[in-house]
Amino acid sequence: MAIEKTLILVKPDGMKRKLSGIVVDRLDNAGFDMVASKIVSVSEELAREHYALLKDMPFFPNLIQFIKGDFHGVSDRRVLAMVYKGENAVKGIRAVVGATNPEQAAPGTIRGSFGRICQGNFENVVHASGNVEEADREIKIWFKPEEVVG
Ligand code: 3AN
Repeated sequence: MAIEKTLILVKPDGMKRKLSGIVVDRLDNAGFDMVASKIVSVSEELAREHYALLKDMPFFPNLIQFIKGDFHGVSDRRVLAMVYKGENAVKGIRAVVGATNPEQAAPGTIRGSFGRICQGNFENVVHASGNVEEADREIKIWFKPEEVVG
């Protein structure tokens, strides 16, 4: 079993709906360890870098606006960025988070419990890295090495 680190974001929809505590609770209860966290006001540059692999998708412009909090009001331009660590953390945390489309996410997953589709946007509360390579890339984008413990 590999010890992995993965990036979790509670996105502006999740912050506005006060779901950050529930997300942390679910991840902690699944047995993973939080090793970094901070509140970030996401810049255009950070948003584009984070979603670089999706730049050709038709929903890319909305995705950028969404993660910046453009749809959630001035006081909700917040993302809670975290790194979690544990055995097979990337896959394990994806299982806790649920499918990308909140209407297809299994009951009991974070997205299945709290996600919704609003005017074509997936309001799916959290982001979790899709694979180990992506996790490494994303953690470096969001955190300095000294901000991650262990
Ligand atoms: P995930 O977040 O599950 O890794 P990605 O990386 O394929 O999924 O997509 C990133 C984000 O893009 C999703 N979290 C979701 O908000 C949005 N997204 C993905 N597919 C669609 C779609 N078909 N329509 C609208 N938004 C989408």
